Amino acid sequence: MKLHDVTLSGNCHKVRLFLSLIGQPVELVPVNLLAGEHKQPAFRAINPRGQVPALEDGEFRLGDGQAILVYLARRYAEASWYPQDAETQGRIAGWLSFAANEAQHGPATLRLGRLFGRPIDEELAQARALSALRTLERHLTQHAWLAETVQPTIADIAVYPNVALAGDAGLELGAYPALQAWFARIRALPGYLGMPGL
Ligand SMILES: N[C@@H](CCC(=O)N[C@@H](CS)C(=O)NCC(=O)O)C(=O)O
Repeated sequence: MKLHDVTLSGNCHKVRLFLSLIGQPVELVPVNLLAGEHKQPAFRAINPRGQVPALEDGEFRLGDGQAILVYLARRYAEASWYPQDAETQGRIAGWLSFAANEAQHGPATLRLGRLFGRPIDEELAQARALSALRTLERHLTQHAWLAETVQPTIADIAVYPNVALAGDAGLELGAYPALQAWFARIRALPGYLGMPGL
């Protein structure tokens, strides 16, 4: 299995972290975003969206961190990572959407601007980031894991990196105790894998 990867990407890290947690070996293939490698036909044949992360598992190819987590969980992981009951799957879908929307357009975008100098609407990204952090804090005050399960699911892994990396974006995460406790629970999982900034 190959993961087309960028070391400092939170979206790639959610896949690296999950593979590590489930003990699944992977070959990391670095993609040079600065050189525009992800927009070349060879890469678009793997992920037509021209973005990392992108997975190759034999002949099967898949882009998008959330989609990859669903695939890996169904194919390789214990059922508790992606339980089959309708309620939990509905909740997980909601949090995967949060990862791709609120977490991406808030903390991840702010980090892109502040750490990598990409042009962003700083005020908008900051407001979205704070709103995402407050939503998570309220939820995690009531629940240990995002999908309201007794064990972690792919919802936690999808949301965690871009939120925990918000310190890189200059956000003060110490003001969110329930969020900090959730970070600690994730970091205590067997097979946990960090990255620069985490
Ligand atoms: N929805 C995608 C977003 C992936 C994404 O934004 N990837 C970034 C790196 S973190 C990327 O490839 N950016 C280059 C581009 O979009 O051109 C996911 O969650 O995987």
